[in-house]
Amino acid sequence: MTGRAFGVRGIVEGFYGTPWSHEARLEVLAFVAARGMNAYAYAPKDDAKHRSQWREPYTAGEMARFAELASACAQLGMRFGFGISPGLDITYESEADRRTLLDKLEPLAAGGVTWFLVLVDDIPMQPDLAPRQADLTAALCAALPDVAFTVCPTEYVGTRPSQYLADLAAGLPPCVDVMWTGPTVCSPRITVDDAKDFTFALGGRPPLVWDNFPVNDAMMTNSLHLGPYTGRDAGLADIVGGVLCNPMTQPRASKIALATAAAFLSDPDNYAEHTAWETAIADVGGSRAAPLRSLAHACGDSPLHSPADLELARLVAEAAFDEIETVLRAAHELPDVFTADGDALAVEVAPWAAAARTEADAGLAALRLIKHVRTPEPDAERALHQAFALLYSWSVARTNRRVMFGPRFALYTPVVQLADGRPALDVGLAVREDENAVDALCRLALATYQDWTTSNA
Ligand code: LTM
Repeated sequence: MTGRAFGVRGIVEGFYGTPWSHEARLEVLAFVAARGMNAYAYAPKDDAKHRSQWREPYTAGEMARFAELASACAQLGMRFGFGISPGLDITYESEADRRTLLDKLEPLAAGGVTWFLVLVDDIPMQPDLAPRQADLTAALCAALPDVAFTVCPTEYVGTRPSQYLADLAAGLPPCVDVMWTGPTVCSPRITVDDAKDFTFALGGRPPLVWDNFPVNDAMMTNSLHLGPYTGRDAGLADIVGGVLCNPMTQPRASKIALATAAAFLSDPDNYAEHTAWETAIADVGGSRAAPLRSLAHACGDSPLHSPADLELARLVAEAAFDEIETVLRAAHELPDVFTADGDALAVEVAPWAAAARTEADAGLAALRLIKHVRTPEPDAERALHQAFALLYSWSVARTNRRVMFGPRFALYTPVVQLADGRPALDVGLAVREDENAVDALCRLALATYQDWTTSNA
């Protein structure tokens, strides 16, 4: 670390879907701590005792695992935060509910947890919600004075002031951090001006960024987000309290993006995205770095990355047929390396590796047709067979549910703010259609064939 760095640099395990296993958590934490991250917050939406059944106490075994996690974080030089999401059904003023909440938090504090996160995201908005949430948090701070508190508000996207944010900021003790996901939920860009605007909306309180990358939950489960951390101004280090990245449901595959985020957050002024990405792939892949690189480059699109920037998409746009063939031949081998009965990383990515082969089959069929039709004297019957083979393999590839080489149809949840602070959906960011590079190659092959048949008709 040379110049400035973000104060808090870490992970919020805050996705929908199966929470990471205890072992996976410990493995990922050791990996990111070695690369400069210093914070981990436990907040998996589908741990029922974290959210939908927050009143249920953890068992002795579960408490022992939290203690182990807290102690592992301490040894790694990381803050450990425990998140709780009572907002679906809590009565904020109820003494009974407040007592139940403290019954949940006090044993953790006694066991050494020094950071709690009160997460009231993704609940219905109600009138006067902010003062009630602020009052509850203030009561928790008073009851647990040695513990730090962070709140994820119900309005956590956007850059404009609102009554909700003003009320929340006015009611929360100054020491409580407030989370923010940027201009939208999975923000393609977060600038210094965005952060200044949100800080202003919070009455001058610097936000803690809940960065929804590389998360792939909810409508994004067909995608792996294996691209590098991108689109955040280095100057945010001076404005925000820090950044917590929300990872994918696949812990080992998340390491690629998390390693690049760690590199940025530790030294944003010298972050070289591409180099950090290649280093991360080499570190995570080890002896399988080359195939992991193929996979990562095929799964490098995300809400932060345009599919048009994928390696194969660029090569197809340039009609660089030899390079395309190299990429597709490597993709074809992926299911032999990342098998469903392999190690933890292989199991996580096996469905995408399997999809890579059918995509590669279609792409290679397209290449064969293009190359043959471009020979000085193409054989009509051979070209016809190749065109049929292409149609068949393309139809198989198009049944892939997993996104490889760019989406055919992908949905995101880009909630934004209207001018008056109310929420709305940015339809332009919500849908990505027809951005698959293999489709583009197949269309190019069929068009090339058709041109040739027309000129010979
Ligand atoms: O981002 C926040 C604060 N809440 C949820 C996350 O739990 C979820 O993982 C992401 C991505 O789907 N979106 C959210 O709104």
